[in-house]
Amino acid sequence: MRIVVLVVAVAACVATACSSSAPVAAPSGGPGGSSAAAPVRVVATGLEDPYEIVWGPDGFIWATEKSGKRVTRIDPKTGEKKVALSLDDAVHSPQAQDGVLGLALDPGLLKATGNDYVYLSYTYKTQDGNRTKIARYTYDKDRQALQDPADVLTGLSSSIDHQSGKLRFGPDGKLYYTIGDQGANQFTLYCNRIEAQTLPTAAQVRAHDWSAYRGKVLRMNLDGSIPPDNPMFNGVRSHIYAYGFRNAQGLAFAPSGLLYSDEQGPKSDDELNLIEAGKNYGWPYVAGYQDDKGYVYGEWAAAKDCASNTYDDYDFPPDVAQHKESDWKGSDFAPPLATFYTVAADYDFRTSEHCPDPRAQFQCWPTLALSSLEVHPSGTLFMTSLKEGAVYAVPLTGGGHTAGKPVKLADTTNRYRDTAFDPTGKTVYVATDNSGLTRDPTGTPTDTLENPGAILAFTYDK
Ligand SMILES: [Ca+2]
Ligand SMILES: [Ca+2]
Repeated sequence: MRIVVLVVAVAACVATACSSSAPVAAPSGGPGGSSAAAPVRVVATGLEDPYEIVWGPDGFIWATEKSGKRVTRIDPKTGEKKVALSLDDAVHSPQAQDGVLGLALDPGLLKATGNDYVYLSYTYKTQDGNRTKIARYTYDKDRQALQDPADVLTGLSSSIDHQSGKLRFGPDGKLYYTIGDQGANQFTLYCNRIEAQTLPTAAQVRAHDWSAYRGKVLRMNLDGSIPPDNPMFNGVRSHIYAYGFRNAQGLAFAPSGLLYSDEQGPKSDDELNLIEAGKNYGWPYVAGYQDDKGYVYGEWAAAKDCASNTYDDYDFPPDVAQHKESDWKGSDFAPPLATFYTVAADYDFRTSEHCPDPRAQFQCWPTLALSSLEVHPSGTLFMTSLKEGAVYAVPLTGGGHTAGKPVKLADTTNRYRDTAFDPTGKTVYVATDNSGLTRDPTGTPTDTLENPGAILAFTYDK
């Protein structure tokens, strides 16, 4: 594996562009080009689907590798990679969303507190099929290795799609985790019911049956037990903190203590959400706002003979029940702070000059495929997009209860998966997928990625 390290003097124009609403243009030739004005540089290559990257107290970037089934530390100065852990019992299905996903560093890591802990989530095999677990490892700084695994929470659902899988260490000392709807009711899984509105019974919780956790944000004690101050739903306390999610790949606490998430909508309405205990985020009855715009819930999985239907992105057969958003009477609904993007009720998702190939048409639907959410040290929210290969900086307004206009940064022909920041916030690191579709500078779908499996960096001088 070749490690590319380019020391690039980042021109002041980057900061200028960052402070305007104009996108930062990638140089011709893309990141890694020799232009001194290149706004995006390559820090490291040769990673296998980096999923979460985190700036560590050792000055390294810590990364999970979804398909590589590893935890790797990357020296941001040299690009050198050091494997801290290979997860031999992890499962990754080819081209799928399972594997080694979430990563959260204990705030006490390498601070002589005795809490040299690192928390991970990953897919593993059981007699009943694949499941996801959250596990704690101890970091041995002499060996530069993670060791002594201890299960935190096992037996969570796993799927080839919509795993979500973002893990955070909260300011309250609890672990937070997003678990998606597992890709139910669409594509090859169209006969699986969406369980994002399903809440567990007391008997299920007692039996450690976590099947109702699909499409939720979870909150747990560090040993995996249920915090006594978690919200009750239908009189039952569980790990569920909030519900009604499709695929929340972003989760972040702001210094204010407020918790934010972003998630991927169906054909429209990726969402930025303020996550509050006990609230319902509406999926699958509502995408974005409850406005009957561009989305109707077609309940494929509830059709009498589901498998006799052929799944279609646009048209529902007569026996697939359709639910208008305005017909839903769910309680405790929390609308998003922003959507990316909501379209008119009569919007034609098939119409697109850039996506004539039906197999790539989804690339032109009005979603960004948001893949992460983190709070930059300046207080601005940073989201990454798979479909755009760009970072979106979203200022918080109204005491954190409203969102300002997003600014698009570091646009390249890649699928951006996650960000990390150095402690000053001046250098923003971006992890890229190894394969898949994105859009080239003309907006045309392409699977030719400029920097597959890489860590990129750009300067954000705010
Ligand atoms: Ca990150
Ligand atoms: Ca809507």
